[in-house]
Amino acid sequence: MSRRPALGVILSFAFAFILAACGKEAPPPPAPKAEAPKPPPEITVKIGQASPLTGPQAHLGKDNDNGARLAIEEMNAKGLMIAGAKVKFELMSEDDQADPKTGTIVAQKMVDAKVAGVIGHLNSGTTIPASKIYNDAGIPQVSPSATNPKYTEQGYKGAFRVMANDVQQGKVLGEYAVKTGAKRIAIIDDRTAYGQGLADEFEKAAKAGGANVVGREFTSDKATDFRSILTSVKAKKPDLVFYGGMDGQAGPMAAQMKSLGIKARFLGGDGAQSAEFIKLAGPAAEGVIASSPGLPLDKMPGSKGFTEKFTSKYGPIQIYAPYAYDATMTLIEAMVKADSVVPAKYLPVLAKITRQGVTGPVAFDEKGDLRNSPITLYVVKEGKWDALETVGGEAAASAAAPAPAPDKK
Ligand code: ABU
Repeated sequence: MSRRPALGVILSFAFAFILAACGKEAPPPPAPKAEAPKPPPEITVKIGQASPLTGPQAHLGKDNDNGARLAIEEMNAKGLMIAGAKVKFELMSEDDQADPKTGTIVAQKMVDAKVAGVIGHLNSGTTIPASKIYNDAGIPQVSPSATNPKYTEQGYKGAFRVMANDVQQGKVLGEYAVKTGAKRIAIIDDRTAYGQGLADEFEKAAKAGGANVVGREFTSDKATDFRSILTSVKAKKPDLVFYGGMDGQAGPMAAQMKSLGIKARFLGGDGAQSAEFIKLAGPAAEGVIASSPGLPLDKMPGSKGFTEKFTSKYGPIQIYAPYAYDATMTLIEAMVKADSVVPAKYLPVLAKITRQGVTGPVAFDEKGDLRNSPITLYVVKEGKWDALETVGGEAAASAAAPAPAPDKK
């Protein structure tokens, strides 16, 4: 190794000597660089969504899926921080085929994937058996569309819905039938938790109002040919036929009633109140009446913004997309307010939440049912659903917030 000083060292000494000679001091050595602040940690939070994405209800299942997806996209764009971490929500969407058994398989899959909460299921027949699995795992579940009352009557702390139930809906429909002159009523249902449950509630209310139920028939949620049961219904000479079930059956049923010369009015619930029903029923859709929980789309407080955003991305709204959006937003808002994505920590906040959704105020009662839950009746007029009247609920646009819910039992 050379023992000669390096050229750089010689030059430094020379430079310091010149400065000293000029009466100046050498500049201090550069300060050590301050460490750049660390970016916050990022976490991915899975939110489950379950609905029929194939089969005769796929159009409704996709509507729910897209409603939840839109909410998640909007929340991700905000770059939310929860418990000091930047949160990215991820939708885990599963096809339950509107089948109770598949619903439980899908529920277990979502529990195993450690979803923080679930939006769904769409159908009461899948929501009720799946709710036991979520409850056992302590995972909150908000259904945007399951209306059978049993779902929230099981005493599960984490079971919520964002629309009226079928005790309320059946009563409104039964009272409407009687008030508009129905005296001889035939009832058909699809034997699902929703269809049969709604038909039972309708029957109670219609009988209480003084109408005669002249026939009760049933079919399935897969059938498309109803001529045999309609022939038997025709023989009973009803002035109104009520159907408890979904649009995939209600549409062809209305068309077949017309082709069989049945003059009775046709009445259904929310499962029939879709654009798809009008398409399937064809000219027989005119004059058909159906109810749906909630306000008419154009009267919802968040209607304009939601409809524009949703339809530009996904096309026309079927029925439940605004409710799936509100269910997802409500779940996420509870996590933000609780500053936790841990189900046990944000669930108590969710149970007591009060927020203004697209569909109206969202707050739950002690069972997990929506507090403010209007129901609207519609008639098909010139190929479109036209709102007739809204029953129950407070004015959705009202600034008055609903009272917070007491603890769930
Ligand atoms: N609310 C009608 C469709 C969903 C259900 O089965 O409850």
